[in-house]
Amino acid sequence: MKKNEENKMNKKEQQLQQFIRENEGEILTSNEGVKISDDENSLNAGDRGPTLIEDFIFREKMAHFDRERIPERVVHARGYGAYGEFELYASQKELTMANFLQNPAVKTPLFIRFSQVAGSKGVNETNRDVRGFAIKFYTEEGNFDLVGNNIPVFFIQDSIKFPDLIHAVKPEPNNEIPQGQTAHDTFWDFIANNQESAHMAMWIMSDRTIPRSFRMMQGFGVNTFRLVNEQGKSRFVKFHIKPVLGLRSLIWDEAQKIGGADSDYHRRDLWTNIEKGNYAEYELGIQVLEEEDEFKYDFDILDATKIWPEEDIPVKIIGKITLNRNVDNVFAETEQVALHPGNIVRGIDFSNDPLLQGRLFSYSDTQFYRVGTNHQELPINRPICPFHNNQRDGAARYIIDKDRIAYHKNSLAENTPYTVPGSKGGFVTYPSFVEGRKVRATAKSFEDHFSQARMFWNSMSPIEKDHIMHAFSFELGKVQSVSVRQQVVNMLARISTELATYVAKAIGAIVPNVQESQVTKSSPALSLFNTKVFPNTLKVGVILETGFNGRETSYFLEQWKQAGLQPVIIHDELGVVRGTDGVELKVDDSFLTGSPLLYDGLYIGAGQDVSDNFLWKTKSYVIETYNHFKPIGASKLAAPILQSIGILGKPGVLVEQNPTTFANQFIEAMTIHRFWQRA
Ligand code: HDD
Repeated sequence: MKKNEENKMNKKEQQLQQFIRENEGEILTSNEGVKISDDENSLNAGDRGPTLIEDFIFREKMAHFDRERIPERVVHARGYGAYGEFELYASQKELTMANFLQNPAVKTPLFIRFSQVAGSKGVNETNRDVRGFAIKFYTEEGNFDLVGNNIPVFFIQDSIKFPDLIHAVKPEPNNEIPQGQTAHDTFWDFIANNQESAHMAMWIMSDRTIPRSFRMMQGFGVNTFRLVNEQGKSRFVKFHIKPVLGLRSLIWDEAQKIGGADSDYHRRDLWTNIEKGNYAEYELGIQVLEEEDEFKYDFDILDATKIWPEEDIPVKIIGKITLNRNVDNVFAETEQVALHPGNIVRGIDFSNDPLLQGRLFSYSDTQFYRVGTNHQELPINRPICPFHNNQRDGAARYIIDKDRIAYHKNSLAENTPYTVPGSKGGFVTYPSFVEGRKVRATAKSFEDHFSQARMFWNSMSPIEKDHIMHAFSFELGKVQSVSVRQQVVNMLARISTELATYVAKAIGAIVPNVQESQVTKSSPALSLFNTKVFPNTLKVGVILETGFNGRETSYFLEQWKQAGLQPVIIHDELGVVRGTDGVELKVDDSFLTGSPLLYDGLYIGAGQDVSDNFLWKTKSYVIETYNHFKPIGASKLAAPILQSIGILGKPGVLVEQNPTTFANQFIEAMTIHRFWQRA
C-alpha cells in the first residue's frame, strides 16, 4: 500500500484494508488456525513408508493448491490492473444525474484492467491485438463499469456473432496454433465473410494494436450509451479516454522481438512507473448527441462498427483519471475483478445498440461461471456505498445476513430493505419508446460497411498507411488458404485500390475489378500523429565505457531526468562504471541483461580506449535502435562508432558539440521518438 503511506486513503482503500492480511513475522498455521510444527515432511508410516491419510496438514495444503486456478477469461485472459481516482473538472448536472459527475470536489476511486483479447493468460504482451481498457468506478451510488477497448469500433454489429468471431480469432482448435495472433486462416476467413468487420480490420492493422505503453493509448467505451439528467432528459453518449502523455506505438519488428526480450513488457512498464510515482494519467471525454439528432448522420449511431467523427461531434473533456497504486495481490484483485457493461448507475442508461444489448447478458453470465455466485461480494468488486437486498446463500457466501426476513413484500420488517423512487435516488430505466414486430434482422441503416473504413484510410499519414499495408501483407502472408487471401484482397479493394494493390502484390493475389469507396472525407483525430506527445517516462539507454566524460554525462543525466526521461545505464558488466572527474555510476543493465528493444533512444559515452567487446556490442545496439527509427546520441569520443556504421548526419542521430545544446536537442529528439525519414 505504498500510496496510502503518503496520502489519505479513499473509501475503496479503507474498505480493502479490512481484507488485507500480512504474513511476515507470523506463526505458520493451518486454515483452521492450528500451529504447524513441520511443513516439509508428510506424516508417513515409518520414514520410508507411505503417507497417512490422517495427515490433515498435508491434505489441506494439497487440496487448496489443487484448486488455486479459476477458469481464465474466455477473451481478455491476459490483463493487468491498477487502482486510481477520477477527478471531475466541472459538474455535468445539465447532462446527467450520475452522482460521480456532479461535484468536482468529490474524487471517485476506480480500478482499471488493461488486457489483450485473443491470447490466453500467459501470452506475450506485444502481440498485435486490441487492448481492453476496462474501468470500475466505485461511485457513491454504486459501481459504474466502463468496459471498453483501445479501438473505438468493433468487428460485429450483433452480439450473437461474438462466439463465432472469437472461435475464428482464437488458436485453431485442431492444433492450437497460433497463440494470441490474428495472422491465421480462420480469423481472416471470418473477416472476409463478415464484411461488417472491414472498418475494424483497418484499425487492427494500424499501429494502435501495438501500443508502446498502456499509459500511452486511448480508450473508448465503443457502444452508445445514454446520459439522463434529473429532469428526465436523455441524450446519447460515447465515452472516450485520452492519455495525457499522448499516443505512441511500437513498430512491428520491435513488437515481435520484444515478445522475446520481455514478454511482460506492458505490465512491467505500468507497474514500475506507478511504483516510481510516475502515475498514469488520462482524461475522460464524452461525445454527446441530442435525441432529436439520432438520424442526422450517414451512419447509424447504434452501430458499433461506426465512430462518431470527432470533427462532427466534438469530445468534451470532463475529468481526469490517475492510476496511482498497484494491486497488492494480482489474483485477488486483477484476476477476480468482475467487469460488466451492465453495471450502470442512475444517470446513465443503455441504448438499443444490438452489440451492447447482448453484452448485457454475457458479462454477468461469465462472472457467475468464472468467479462464482457471490463474485460481487469480493473485496475488489463490492461497492463503496451500502448495499442491502434479499439475495441469499450460494457457494462461498461471505456476508452474514442476520435478519429473519429475506423476502419482499413483508410486514415483519416493515417491508425493508425498502425501495426508493427516482426522486430519492432509485434507479429508474429511461422510458425510451420501442415498437416493432419480433424479427431476426439487421436494420438497413447498418448496411454500409466501407465508407468509414475508407475514411479511416483517408485519415492516415503516409507512414501509417505504409504500416497498415505492411501489416495486411504480413498477416495475410501467414494465411495458408489462397482463397481466403484473395477474398480479403477483394474486400480491401472496396476500401482502397492503393491498399489492395500493395497487399495483392505482396501475397500473390490479384486485384479484382471492383469500385473502391468514393468517400473523400477524413477525420484528422484518427491519426496517431495528431496528438500532442511528451517525452516523460521514455527510457534512454545510456551505454558507457570506462573513462567516459564524467562531468558532461552527469550533466546530461540530470537534464534528461528533469525533462522526465528515464536513463538506464548500460555497461559490459553490472556493478559500477567509472568515468573521468571521479564519476562512478551504478550499472542498471549489462549488454547481456539489457536489449536495445527496451529503450526509446540511445546515448553512447565512450572513453579514450574502447574495448573490442564494447565496440561490437555497442554497434549492434546502435543498428537495432537506428532500424527502429529511435534517437541516437553520442559523445565526441563515441562519434567514430556512429561513423563506422555510416549513420553520422542521419535524421535523429546527434553528436555532442556543446553540452547544453546537446542535452536539449536530445530531449527534443526523444519527444519526436521516431525519425521516419530514415525509411
Ligand atoms: Fe467483451 C471481456 C471489451 C464485445 C463478451 N470485453 C471483455 C473485457 C473487455 C471487453 C475490456 C475484459 C474485461 C476485464 O478486464 O475483465 N467487449 C469489449 C468491447 C466490446 C466487447 C469494447 C465491444 C463493444 N464482449 C463483447 C461482446 C460480447 C463480449 C459482443 C458477448 C456478447 N467480453 C465478453 C465476455 C468477457 C469479456 C465473454 C470475458 C471475460 C469477462 O467478460 O469478464 O463476457
